[in-house]
Amino acid sequence: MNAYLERTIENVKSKYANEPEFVQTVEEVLSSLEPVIEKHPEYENADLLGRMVEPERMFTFRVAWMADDGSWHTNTGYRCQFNGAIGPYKGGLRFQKNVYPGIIKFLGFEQIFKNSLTGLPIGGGKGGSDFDPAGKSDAEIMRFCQSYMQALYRYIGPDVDVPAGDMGVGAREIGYLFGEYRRLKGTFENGVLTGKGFSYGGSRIRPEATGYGAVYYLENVLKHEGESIKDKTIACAGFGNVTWGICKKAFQLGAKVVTLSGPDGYVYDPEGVATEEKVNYLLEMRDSGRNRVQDYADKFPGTTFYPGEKPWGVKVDICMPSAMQNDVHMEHAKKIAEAGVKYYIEVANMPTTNDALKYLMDCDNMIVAPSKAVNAGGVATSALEMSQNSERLVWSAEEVDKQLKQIMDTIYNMSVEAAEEYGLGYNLVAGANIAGFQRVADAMMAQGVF
Ligand code: 2IT
Repeated sequence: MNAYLERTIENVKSKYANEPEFVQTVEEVLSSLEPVIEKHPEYENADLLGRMVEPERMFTFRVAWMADDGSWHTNTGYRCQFNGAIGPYKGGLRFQKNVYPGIIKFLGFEQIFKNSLTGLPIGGGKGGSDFDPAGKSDAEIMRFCQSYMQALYRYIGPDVDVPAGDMGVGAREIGYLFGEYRRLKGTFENGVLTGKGFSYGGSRIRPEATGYGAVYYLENVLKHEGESIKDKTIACAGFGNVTWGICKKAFQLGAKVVTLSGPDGYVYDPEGVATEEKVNYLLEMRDSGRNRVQDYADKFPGTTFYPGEKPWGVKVDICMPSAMQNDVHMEHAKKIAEAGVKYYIEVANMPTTNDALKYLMDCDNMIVAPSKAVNAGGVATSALEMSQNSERLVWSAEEVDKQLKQIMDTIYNMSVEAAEEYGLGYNLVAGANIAGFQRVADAMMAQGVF
C-alpha cells in the first residue's frame, strides 16, 4: 500500500483504538484511495489525509433535563464539525444510549464524503447525545431538546452548521429544537435545521427522501444489469423512517419488501409490505415507541416472526440493510451469498463490518453498493430544504422528487466513472469513496493548510 496512506491509517488505529467504529470507517474509505494518492504526491506534503481524519472542531456539552417525576438527569451532548471545506457543516443528530465519540466521529467522517457526492454545497458534521429516548414522555423529550439547544445554539446557524435528524431524532424533536433556537436567537432562521415540519419550512419529500433515494439508486444498478425493479423481492432491516421510505417506493414500483427487523428479531411477510395499510403501520410502530417488530406479525396474518434472529439468509433478490451500523457480520455475509442474493445495497450508515463487506465484494455475481452513496438522498433533500429556506420559497413534492431522482442518478454515474477512471472496473464502493474524496480534496488544497 502507498506509504503515506498506510501511515495515516496506522496513526488513526493507534490513536483511536478506543473508537473502533471511527477506525473502521477510516480504514474502509482510505484503503479505496490508493490510486488517487499515488497520482497526487502533493497531498502528502500538505498532509491532506492527516488533516482529513482530524475533525475541524468537536465538542461536548452538558445537557441536564427534568423528568416528569421532578428528578433531574444529565446527559452528554456532542457535535462534530468534521469538514467545512465545501459548505456549512451538515449532518444529523443521533439520540441513542450507545452514543459516544466513536459513533459521532464515524458518522461525521462518512458524512463528509456522502455530502460531497450530492454535488451540493454541504460540509460534513454529526452530533447527538447518549440520551435514551425509549419510554420518555413527550414533555420529557421536549425538555431534553430545549436543554440540548440551549447548549448548542451559539455554535450553529444557516451558514455555519445545520443539524438534522438521525436515529432518535425525527420531526417532533426537530420541532422542539427549532422552537428553542428561535426563542433564544429571536430570529426566524429556519435554515438552521432540516427535517422540519412542513408548516415552518420543512421540505416536501424530506421524510421519504432517504428511502426513495435508495430505491432510485437501486434502479440504476438494476438497469446496468438489464433488469427492472418490478416483482423483485427485497430484504430490509429495521422499521424506521428509512425502511418506511424504501417500502413505500418499492410498493409504488411493483417490488416487495419481505423482511423487517427490530431489536427483538425479524418478520417475514411473503406478500411484502405492499399495501398502503402495511406501509402506514410502520409509522404507527415507530410512534408507539415500543421498538418491537413483532407487532407487525401480530397485526398481519400470514407473516412470521423470528425472535432474536436477523433477516440475512432469507432468499430474496436484493438485500438492503437499513437498520444500523455493523448489522451484517461475516457469518451473515456468508448466508447472504448462500441464499443467492445478487444485489447487496447498503442503506444504513456503515451497516457492514469491513471483512464482511470485502467478502461480499469478492463474491462472483454479487453487486455491492455503499451506503454513503445509496443513502445520500436524505441529506441531499436536506440541502434542497436549505435552498428553499434561503429563497423563502416552497417547492412542490413533484419538484423535490424530480431533483432527488436526478441527484441519485448523478451520484451513481459519478461513482461508476470515478472507479473506471482509476482502472478499478465496475466498483461502486471505491467509486463513491474516490468521487466523494476528490471534491473535498480539491477544496482543501485550494484553501491553504489549516
Ligand atoms: O445520515 C444522514 O445522512 C442523516 N442522518 C441525514 C443528515 C441530514 O442533514 O439530513
